[in-house]
Amino acid sequence: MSEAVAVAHPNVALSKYWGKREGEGNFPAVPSLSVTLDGLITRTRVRFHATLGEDRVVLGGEEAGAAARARVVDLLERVRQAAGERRRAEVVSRNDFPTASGLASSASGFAALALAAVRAAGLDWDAARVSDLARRSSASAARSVFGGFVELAVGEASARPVAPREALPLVVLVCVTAEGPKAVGSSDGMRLTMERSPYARAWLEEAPRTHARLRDALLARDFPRVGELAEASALAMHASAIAAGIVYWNAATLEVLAAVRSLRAAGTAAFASIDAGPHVKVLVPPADVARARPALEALAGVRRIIEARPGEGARLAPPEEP
Ligand code: 2P0
Repeated sequence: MSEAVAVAHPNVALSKYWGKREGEGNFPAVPSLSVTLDGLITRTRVRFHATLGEDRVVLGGEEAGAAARARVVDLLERVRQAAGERRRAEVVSRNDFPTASGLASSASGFAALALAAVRAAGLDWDAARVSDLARRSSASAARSVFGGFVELAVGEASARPVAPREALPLVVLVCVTAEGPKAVGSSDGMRLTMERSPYARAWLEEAPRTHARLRDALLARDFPRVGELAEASALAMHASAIAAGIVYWNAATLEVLAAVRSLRAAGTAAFASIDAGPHVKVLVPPADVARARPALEALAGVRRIIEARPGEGARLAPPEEP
């Protein structure tokens, strides 16, 4: 038996990936820049075992459904091919955060799986190769392989770190506004946007410009400018999706957006980001958490708040029960 355990964190994109390049390989059509989050953890164990007749996938204590299992098996197949490994694997993965939190569990999940599978198969790949492997399963997972602020450029096989986690002190207040899974998955949502939105072209043209400005603002350690551009990226992504009939927002999403504008009007540097769901991630400098958090918690539609800070990339963990 050969085994490895890896842990990884979710990330939130400050400049958003939405839309794939045509053709094979799961390459994004636009660049993205994210911050890997501390605190929330996915822990994944991979064991290649000669006695297994087929791959076994257990997610959160339950046997994975067909679609989730197929995505995991695809990744295992790539690793087996690269390593000349013929044994089947048992994958056991667990998140310590609610999967309905709106924090992409596919990002931390595939980052941890890629690293654990590569090491269990005895491959001594560097982080860039692990990131490439993770990207093929879920493009946002390529970014969670690295810690701090991370970029996935167009046409690049792997993500790369842009700045360490200390570069820009910030807190992400994840305002959870609903329970349960989202109605339209990210892959379908972005495909439908590209097929049907009258603003798809405008998004594809504008996203690289916002990305470049945000990257410059990050390297200049200009929090208000990073926040302003992150909010603009999220709103532009959703505007393009909404025009295709893909509406991820609920009433509480708008309530939080209004509260963030009120906070700003009152002098708090708070900015909103929204992914493929109704939750709002509010970016604030650490010194403003004490002012922003109570204001957001007081909103009727906010069920709970998860507080996260910039964190580390995927790494190996002791081989114990995940
Ligand atoms: C992002 N999202 O940049 C964007 C913003 C959601 C909204 O990446 O199809 O699970 O597996 O490559 O990475 C979520 O999509 O998509 C995502 P696939 P993924 O974080």
